[in-house]
Amino acid sequence: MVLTLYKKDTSPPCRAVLMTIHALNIPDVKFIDVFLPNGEHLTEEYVKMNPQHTVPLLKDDDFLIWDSHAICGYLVNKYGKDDRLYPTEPQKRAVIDQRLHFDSSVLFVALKSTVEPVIYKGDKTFKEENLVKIRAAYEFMEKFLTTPWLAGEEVTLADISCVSTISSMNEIVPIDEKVYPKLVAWLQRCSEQDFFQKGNAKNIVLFREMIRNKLGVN
Ligand SMILES: N[C@@H](CCC(=O)N[C@@H](CS)C(=O)NCC(=O)O)C(=O)O
Repeated sequence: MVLTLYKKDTSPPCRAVLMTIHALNIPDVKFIDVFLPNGEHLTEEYVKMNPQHTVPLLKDDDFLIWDSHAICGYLVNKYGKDDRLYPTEPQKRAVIDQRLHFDSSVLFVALKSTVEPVIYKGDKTFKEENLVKIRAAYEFMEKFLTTPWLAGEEVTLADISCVSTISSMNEIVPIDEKVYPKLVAWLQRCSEQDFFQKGNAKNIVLFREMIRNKLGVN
């Protein structure tokens, strides 16, 4: 098998895949950085592999798959020693899938609409109408967290996917422990995990620096 991940370290979906690779201890992955500001994701060669021209994109021999949630599920199904990160039991999996779709359709959408005008359009402040979406996302997360982990008693892909986005949001709207105590405790638990330290911690610093640089603050 030759596994290749096309990625950008500041990208939350890419960081979810990096964390999954570390959580599963998959060796010998080839990493290729895709520099979006230069349009490296819009070349004929890249669009042929991923017509949606997003990162992350995974290539496993000749098999191509994009979207971080689909990639993470594939990696557990194909390379996991067991199904712990993405259990096959129908109800456990349904809850995890709900959280993965929540990340796609609510968390990432809120983050993307907030940061894109700053990263790509030269805005020097975040728009309040977008910051409201981030706070609404925190509210939902606080309510979901009735167990130590986002989909129950064990850490799963739900935690990995959502923490990549939430830890990025935390750089924009710091999570207030008084308002969201369960969310802060969960973020802390996630950040103590080896996969977070290896796949997210240093890249969050890069994300922070990129945002500060674009905003023109130190
Ligand atoms: N739902 C997708 C989102 C991927 C995505 O939008 N990635 C951004 C970078 S964070 C991207 O590739 N943007 C370039 C584009 O959409 O052309 C996933 O989870 O992989």
